[in-house]
Amino acid sequence: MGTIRLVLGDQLSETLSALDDGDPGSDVIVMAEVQDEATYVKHHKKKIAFLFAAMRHHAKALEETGWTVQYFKITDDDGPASIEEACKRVIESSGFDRLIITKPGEFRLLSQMQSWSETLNVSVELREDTRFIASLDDFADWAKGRKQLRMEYFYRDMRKSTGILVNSDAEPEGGEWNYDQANRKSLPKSKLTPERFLPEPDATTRAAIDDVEACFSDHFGDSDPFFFATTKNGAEDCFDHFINDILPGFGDYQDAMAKDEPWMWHSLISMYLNCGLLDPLDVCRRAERSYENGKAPINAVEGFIRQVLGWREYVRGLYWLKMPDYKETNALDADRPLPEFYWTGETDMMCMAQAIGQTKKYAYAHHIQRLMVTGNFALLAGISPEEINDWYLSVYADAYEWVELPNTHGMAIYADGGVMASKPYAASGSYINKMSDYCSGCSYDVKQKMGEGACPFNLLYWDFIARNEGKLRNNPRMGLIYGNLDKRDPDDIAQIREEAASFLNELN
Ligand code: FAD
Ligand code: DLZ
Ligand code: SF4
Repeated sequence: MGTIRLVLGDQLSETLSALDDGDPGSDVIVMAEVQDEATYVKHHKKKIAFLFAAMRHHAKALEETGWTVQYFKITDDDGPASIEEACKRVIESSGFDRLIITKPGEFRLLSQMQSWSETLNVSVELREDTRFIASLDDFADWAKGRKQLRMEYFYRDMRKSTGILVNSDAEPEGGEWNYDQANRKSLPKSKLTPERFLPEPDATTRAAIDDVEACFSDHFGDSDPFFFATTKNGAEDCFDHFINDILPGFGDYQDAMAKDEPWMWHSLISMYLNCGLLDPLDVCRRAERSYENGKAPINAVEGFIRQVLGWREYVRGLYWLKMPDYKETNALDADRPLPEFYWTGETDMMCMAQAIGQTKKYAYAHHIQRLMVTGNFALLAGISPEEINDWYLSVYADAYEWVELPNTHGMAIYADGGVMASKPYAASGSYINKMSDYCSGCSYDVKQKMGEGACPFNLLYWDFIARNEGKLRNNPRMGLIYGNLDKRDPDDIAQIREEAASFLNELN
């Protein structure tokens, strides 16, 4: 008797543990576009269209290699509402009694699947997802006995274990493990950003976009312009373009932001890596080759590899090590509802309008926009972790909880109380002014610390520091900041806090 093998929307890799040892002649693969996955948070329209198009292409590629794929489209009459229901239907139609699954990327779905052998009355085998560079056991071994789980030390171990950017004396290429200090230039006015190669949708992708417009018209975001590749070859072309034309400049301006410049020198590959169209070890090796061939400098190549080999693997390990309790933490007792402008982009704050406007149009914003603009605002304003986590999970084409949650809950809003970051990434308007040209076109004045027209980030920053004094003053990395607070005139701080309160009240 054959076996049923499930392939989820973010499991579109050429090799997947659920398909190992499969027999294309007798087994059936299930793939399903379903309401439950598209709406457990109301995902951006472009994200759903991207996944549905990539799933349709992948199903066709699997069929071309001889597999039988039972594919459910979102527009099918009486289609299944959930992945479980799709599996149930294939179990009933095939009569097979064995279901093999690669573990999903979200705790929510894994806990549902753990009861499927009972609810579906078949044998269910959940296999590890082997599409990462470190296994979850590797991460747990690394974390064991450590007081602090800092990414930098994990990353160095990953460099050593893979040999990436490590020379024959086991020393880091270029002499340093980390070139972060050389990744922080702001963009000079005279510097032009590179032209981007952005693919056009083919007929399959266009049909998926139309289906999503028809079924999820009330979801956030614009379907057009659609510029994601939806096949493995297409994603490879995009990555080739990055390696050849963009990577050499990646290092210098990694933390920079500029008006109407959504891409800068970023790679735009997270959506492909996270659904399986690109392989993380392969992209690191190809970046390393650019350094070896003298085509890209060390600060660019190390900076890129640190993101994929370091941060991406680290957040995944942390998520599975700490869930489910991780999500429930709220170290700073933040409880403010998410302001409406996160959905509309309509705000006088130029930096927020830019980051949210791009998110709405592209289902993409680069890291510093996510961390230091929308994330920083949420941290300073004390937005409820649940609401801001759900926002990040729904609005980006690359968002799955294993990667979104540690970045938002841990890195951006410090709700985990320091598991991930040694101190909150709180910043006033001067950081945004230093790293971008946003402030020059803003109705607020970034130089003004209080009073009419003062930049809200300036008000909220000191309000945040004063409000959380009981929780943060003893953090050794916050000593300088609390020293500065102590030097400020208490009347000024009281006025700033009053102005911050009235700004926040108006948001609601
Ligand atoms: P580049 O800047 O070119 O970086 C190269 C690659 O490195 C990325 O494609 C990505 O795979 C990896 N990477 C970089 N930074 C991180 C990081 N901090 N964590 C994990 N991987 C990283 N990334 C997601 O993939 N999905 C998310 O849902 C997500 N949510 C985020 C939420 C917040 C609040 C923050 C601060 C960051 C989030 N990130 C997320 C990380 C990062 O912002 C994106 O990976 C990056 O912006 C994707 O764009 P890019 O491919 O152009 O990346
Ligand atoms: C994100 C997503 C969406 C929008 N739709 C589907 C879908 O219809 N079918 C599917 O198999 N997967 C989808 N996904 C991806 C899943 O939500 C993802 O596999 C889990 O969240 C685990 O990472
Ligand atoms: Fe943002 Fe303040 Fe600058 Fe305006 S002045 S863009 S609100 S940092």
